[in-house]
Amino acid sequence: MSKSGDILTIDRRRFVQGLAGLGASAAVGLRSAPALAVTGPAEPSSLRGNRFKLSLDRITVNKTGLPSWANAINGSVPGPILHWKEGDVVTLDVTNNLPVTTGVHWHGIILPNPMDGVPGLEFPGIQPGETFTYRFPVIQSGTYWYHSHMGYQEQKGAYGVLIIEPAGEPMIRADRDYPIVLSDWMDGDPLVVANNVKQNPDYYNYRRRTLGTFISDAKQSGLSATINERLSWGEMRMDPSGLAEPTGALYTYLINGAPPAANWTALFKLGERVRLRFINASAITYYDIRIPGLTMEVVHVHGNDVRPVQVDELRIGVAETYDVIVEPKENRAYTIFAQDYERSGYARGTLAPRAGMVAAIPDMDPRPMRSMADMGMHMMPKEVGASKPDGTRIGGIMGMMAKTVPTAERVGEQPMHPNTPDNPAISVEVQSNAKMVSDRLGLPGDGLNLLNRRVLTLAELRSIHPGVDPRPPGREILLHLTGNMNRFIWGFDGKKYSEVGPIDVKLGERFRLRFINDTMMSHPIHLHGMWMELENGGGEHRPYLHTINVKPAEDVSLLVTPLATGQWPLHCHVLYHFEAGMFRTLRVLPA
Ligand SMILES: [Cu+2]
Repeated sequence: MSKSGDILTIDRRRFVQGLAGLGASAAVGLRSAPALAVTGPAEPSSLRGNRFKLSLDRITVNKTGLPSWANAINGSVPGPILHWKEGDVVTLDVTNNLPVTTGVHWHGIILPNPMDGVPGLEFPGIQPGETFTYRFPVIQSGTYWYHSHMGYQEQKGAYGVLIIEPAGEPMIRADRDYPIVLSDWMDGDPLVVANNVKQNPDYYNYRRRTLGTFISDAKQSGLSATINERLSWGEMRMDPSGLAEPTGALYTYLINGAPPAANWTALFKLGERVRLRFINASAITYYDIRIPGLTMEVVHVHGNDVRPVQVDELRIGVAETYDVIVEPKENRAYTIFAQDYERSGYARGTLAPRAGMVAAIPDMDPRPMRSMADMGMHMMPKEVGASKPDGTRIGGIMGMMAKTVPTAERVGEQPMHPNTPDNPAISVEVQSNAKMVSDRLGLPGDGLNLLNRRVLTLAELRSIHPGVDPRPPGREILLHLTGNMNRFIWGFDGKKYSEVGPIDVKLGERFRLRFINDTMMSHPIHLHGMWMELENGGGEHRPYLHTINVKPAEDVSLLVTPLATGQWPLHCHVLYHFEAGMFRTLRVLPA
């Protein structure tokens, strides 16, 4: 934290740790609760069966040491943990006691379009005082989540965990099973935040590079290199430290609704296999998760079983889920540490044989900076020290060429990315075109490249079962992810949602979705109502995803078969990007 001393005030401490202002007695009180997993007050309940009653209410919560309003589901933030069973027909009566329209979306669930919960498409939304009944068959199993799909309601607490038991024998065996939902809580009003970043995208970027960092960079890289580098950023009118908008300066990062000071704890007995279901329910925050002293075995991604991959760390994008198995070998506490992408704060919990135990909290890693390579400006990606599937590393010295994994089954792939007609030209809404895009699936991502840890990459994921649709794609739908950081405009192909109609596809059609990220930020692109199969070199064992994290200057492709008719959202799951226009619909027409 020493690097961010400028914002390390008492207030800042309160926000980062949460509840710290309440003093030690409150923390002790929290730990002495008799539950297995100890959390703060209003712990989410666990609901089972096939008929559920949910209500959204405006309540007061205390996540930071100060009271604030929240959109709770059944009285808690997060809402209740819903347990469904594959093969059941579920009925959910959702009552809206908020003063505004709402719609609850079942993230990653395959269902009929009117049940998808996005107001304004084939669902009218739930008006204040109304109850809407969702009813649909459950045809999948695994780890999912649900959230409001209206305005900024999710940012203020309207989300919860969804776990679906498989109809047959579960593939994954574990003695303990804990959902771990990560979120970014703010006491304030997200609408104000949205306005602030619209007026000034650097509003929350308190750690812009200063004269001091210029001098230290010049010492390291030489004066002319530093000046040149600054000039090119100046030309692009961007700040390489502006990775995201609001950060830990504004947010308190929660694990299962509990701030770091509350120390949410999961219990284990020595020798047990513990399944941790990580769910990123944040509005904008990516986390790098690790449990110092433990290897995590990734076994289940986005609701689907994958061939186990052993890692020390994994990055979880907004809206993603990753299940891992850990087997503690010592009778001691372990810290579950999830630092944000920007290294501005962390969520923290504990895995321990008894409640009340704590382990050391690691220092945060150095803050990643975007390089010109992230903007597709260099012939070589800056990533070095990337993990290879066999656990060895690629290079490790800045400036060494990193290998990219061979591109998958893509036909006619062009590694060079000239300014073709389908590449939106620079305009008010398009700030840059990545000149050189590449397959970056084998790279762990900014800030994780130079660390001596085994980090999961998307290139390593293999679905347990071969894909259900063996047909090759009949066509490719290419979308550029575009934006203008200075004006806070985000979209696809330089167009906001309001400026363009749906993309038409047919029921049962097999097509390829290809994304080229022309922006300097990662975007977690989520498609509703159908799976995206990532072309990552795994042949027919492509992982099935509901959200794809597209890194800067990345060219990524996925295969899709629409499963139901209707207008299905395709959008960036960073709430502030989605609301600013990074949203399209795929209109699935009858075959
Ligand atoms: Cu985005």
